[in-house]
Amino acid sequence: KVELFPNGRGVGQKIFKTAGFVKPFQEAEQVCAQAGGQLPSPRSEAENHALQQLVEIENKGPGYLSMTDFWKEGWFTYPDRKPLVYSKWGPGEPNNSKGREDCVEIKTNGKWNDVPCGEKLLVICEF
Ligand code: GN1
Ligand code: CA
Ligand code: CA
Repeated sequence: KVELFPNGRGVGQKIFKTAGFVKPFQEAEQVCAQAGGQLPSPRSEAENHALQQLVEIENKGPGYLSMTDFWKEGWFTYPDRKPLVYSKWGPGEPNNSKGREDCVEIKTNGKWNDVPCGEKLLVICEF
């Protein structure tokens, strides 16, 4: 067993690790890809909770998830364009506020909100 505390979490076969800095979505994607991973796609309460813990620990505001509704407004998918198998939207979300929210953040309370992809948010990668 590998000790990942305090900046990483292992859940099943997955490892989540914070980069410790904020970036817009596209750059965040690149950071994770370059590291051999991807942005996080939480598929269960356990995975979401691990990500929530990392967001809380870093204390730099919400973090990016991998999912977008780039391809069809209001229809969020993973990067492979498959539909969500799990979600944890906050009340009233996703709302596509101001008509331009196609990315997803995970907040300190673990809930999801759609946001503009230009927002600079905490980078967490999934491996
Ligand atoms: C924020 O700033 P405002 O209230 O227009 C948020 C939206 C949320 C909304 C919930 C950039 O929008 O995504 O849906 O609060 N915008 C940003 O009330 O985080
Ligand atoms: Ca949208
Ligand atoms: Ca929103």
